Amino acid sequence: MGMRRGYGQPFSPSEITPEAVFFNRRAFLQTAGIAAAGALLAACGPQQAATREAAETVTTSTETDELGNPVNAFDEITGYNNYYEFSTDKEAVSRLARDFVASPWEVEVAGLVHKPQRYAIDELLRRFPQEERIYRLRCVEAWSMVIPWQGFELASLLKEAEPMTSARYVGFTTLLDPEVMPGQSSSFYPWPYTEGLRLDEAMHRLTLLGTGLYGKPMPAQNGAPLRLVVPWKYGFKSIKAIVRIDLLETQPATLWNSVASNEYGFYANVNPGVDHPRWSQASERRIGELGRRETLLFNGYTEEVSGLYAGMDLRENF
Ligand SMILES: Nc1nc2c(c(=O)[nH]1)N[C@H]1C(S)=C(S)[C@@H](COP(=O)(O)O)O[C@H]1N2
Ligand SMILES: [Mo]
Repeated sequence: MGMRRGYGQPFSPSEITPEAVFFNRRAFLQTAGIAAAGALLAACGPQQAATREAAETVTTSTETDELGNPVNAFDEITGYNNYYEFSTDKEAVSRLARDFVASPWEVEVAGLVHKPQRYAIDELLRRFPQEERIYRLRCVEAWSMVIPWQGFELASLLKEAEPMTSARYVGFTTLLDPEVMPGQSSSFYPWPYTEGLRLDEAMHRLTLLGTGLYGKPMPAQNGAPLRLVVPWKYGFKSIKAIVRIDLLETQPATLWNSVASNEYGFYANVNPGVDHPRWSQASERRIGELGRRETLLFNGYTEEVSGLYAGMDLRENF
């Protein structure tokens, strides 16, 4: 499968007991107050645990998200990628990223914080307990997948750095290394890739720093060793291969917004009612399915996140 290992994951998938996965998810559902938990909990019972182990080898899973959508196959998630540092051809990314080495790796947390931090990736993985989160990913190009991530809440990392009261935004930066990321030789894009969130969005319990998927260390093409996962926003917000996280007073420049601010807003919340200037966002193509699905407001996470945007005009702040 071209899985790459050896960047210091503190556990191998076989060391995560199914029980641990089950209890983590149950705890998450309780705090998040997600409905339809009964169906999901049933899907996580002992029998499911066995299926899950099997999934490690057959690379599919019968797990679902909280809405009952099946997770995408491992090969779909790792074979169809947007990662312009490697290629604009989604099906070529996995091959071109095969030799990408995500170890050693350091992540800096800096800017408006009382305690700036520098973490080696192994240290990050040790310090913050990893849990599984099954999230929908909706690309601004109107395709989508359901992905079983591992990771930890960005909030726990930010809290450790103690943001100053003046901090209102968080900026993220991808590795800059044109020698290993051939796409960065193209001067069309303002490398390195950057993204940003409002601080309250960054602190939201759904906002994850992803460290793996399908019970395995993060594949290179999905953003090893550390990438953002913000499930209610278009996929381009979920920046890969993060080396810097900065707490900021003002809204940071972000790559896609700099390239075409009329097409890619800073907020980029999934919204079927606000079309991209060149295509409709009302529906989407779920990878692996025939036909189209209706796109859900905030990608189906309205109950959890709509409070972040109370009183805001979502058309103006697209
Ligand atoms: N550094 C970086 N991060 C990135 C991108 C990119 O080109 N470079 N593409 C984004 C887009 S458009 C999407 S849809 C998701 C795709 O994530 P996936 O390949 O893991 O599904 O990654 C996002 N993060
Ligand atoms: Mo995307």
